[in-house]
Amino acid sequence: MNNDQSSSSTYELYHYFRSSCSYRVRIALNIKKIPCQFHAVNLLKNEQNEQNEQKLDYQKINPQRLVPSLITPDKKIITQSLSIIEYLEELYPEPALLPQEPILKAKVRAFAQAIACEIHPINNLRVLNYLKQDLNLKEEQVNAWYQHWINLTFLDLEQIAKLNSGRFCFGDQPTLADIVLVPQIYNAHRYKVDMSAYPTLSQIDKNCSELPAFQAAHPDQFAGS
Ligand SMILES: N[C@@H](CCC(=O)N[C@@H](CS)C(=O)NCC(=O)O)C(=O)O
Repeated sequence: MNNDQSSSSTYELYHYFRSSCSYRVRIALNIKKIPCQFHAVNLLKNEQNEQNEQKLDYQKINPQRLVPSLITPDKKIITQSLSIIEYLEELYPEPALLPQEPILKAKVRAFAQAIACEIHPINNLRVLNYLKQDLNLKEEQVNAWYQHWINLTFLDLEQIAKLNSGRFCFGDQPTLADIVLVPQIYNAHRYKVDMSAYPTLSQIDKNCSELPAFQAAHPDQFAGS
């Protein structure tokens, strides 16, 4: 675990550069211009499961052994990317990541949860490791699994986005929906999902990629850290 930055009175995020849940929180922090120190937990080196008294023991921060975890300036720990983002939204309401109107707010949350609850958990690293190591699936079978669950939900989200989008998923301001969509599309590209079936989602992704808050949160900005 890279814990090279001394702790201070700012926020601290335990994350991994390619983790889509971490990427969500980085985007939200940037949109709200909240300063944050970053600590890498290398998932490929299994540091999320490491119990090493010499180093910082990540399980003491997050007993679920998943990233991200946010440490607040008063040293409270918050886990789960969506609850971290909603916490930040309550403390720093502007710019808003959720619309004011309750029905729209519910729709934005539903869009985000379709990814966070239906796609992400079954494509998570530990699930893929189980498929490979315990069930002995071949790499192409694991890739097919990954693509299947993205396609199933992206087909529905494409239709929802077609009905509601402006420059972004819901109108012309980025919301929680875009914050969760963009990292999932990043994963889709990594696993070679054919995105041609999703022109609206792809256009939204492109529009987000033009915003500095999304650019500065991109995994490439944190590679090697
Ligand atoms: N629901 C959690 C999921 C967190 C999660 O699964 N993070 C992944 C990276 S995106 C992870 O730490 N995986 C480690 C593993 O599977 O061992 C959230 O939204 O924060």
